[in-house]
Amino acid sequence: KMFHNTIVKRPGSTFINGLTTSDLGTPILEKALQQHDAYIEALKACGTEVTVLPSNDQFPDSTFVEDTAVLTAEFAVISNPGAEKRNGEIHEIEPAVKSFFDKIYYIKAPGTLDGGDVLQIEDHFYIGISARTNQEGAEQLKQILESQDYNATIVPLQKFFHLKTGIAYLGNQTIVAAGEFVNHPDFNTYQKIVVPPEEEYAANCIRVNDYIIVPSGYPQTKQKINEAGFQTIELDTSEFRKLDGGLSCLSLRF
Ligand code: CIR
Repeated sequence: KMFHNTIVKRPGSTFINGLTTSDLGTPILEKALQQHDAYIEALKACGTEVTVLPSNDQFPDSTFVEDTAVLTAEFAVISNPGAEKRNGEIHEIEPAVKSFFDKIYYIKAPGTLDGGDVLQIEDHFYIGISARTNQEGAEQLKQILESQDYNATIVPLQKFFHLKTGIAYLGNQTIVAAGEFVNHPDFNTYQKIVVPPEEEYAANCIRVNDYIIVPSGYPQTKQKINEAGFQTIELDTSEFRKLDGGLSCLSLRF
């Protein structure tokens, strides 16, 4: 499956006040902007047309666009982000998504859903129940997907923040898995690249056409991905990591 388009949103001056559970310190805005520039360049190098939305200082976490929508080749779902401070982000993603899609669905309260909890593997979607995505939100998405001839499995998370914090799909039936997903029965049918505990953050990598974009600084995971036959691009995401963010969170790919 090819991605032709990607959507990103610039970090704003309030980015440094974003939500976090990490104790890695306050991000440095200038560095975050440089890392975001490099991210945009990488998405272009992978052959996608990048739509860059302007920053919005009202929403410090709004650069993590992945959480606001779920996009397939045929239709879009506007999410209902589970963090109250982030919920209003959908009002800016909606017009951007509408410029690409005619068919749009919505996750509605009391359902909540973050796009970071949604992983597509070919025609099958996995939907995590997390601190952000509730059962009702997951079930709404499952129904929407099934009405459009996709399959969906709901996966309650034990520890990970979002589903995609701990798992990625690389294509060729191959996943990258960390922590609770290494021996998870729902993912046993896939070829598995196991992320060692000390490199857990590297499980959040993204396939964009012919490349796997990986965070820099996780050599064992990168080597395993390369040995499985995939080409990699390494990007420094240190400032986004300080806000629990990674490579997948920073874009919508479709
Ligand atoms: C948040 O707490 O919502 C942001 N600081 C991080 C969001 C990361 N998004 C993702 O994993 N999809």
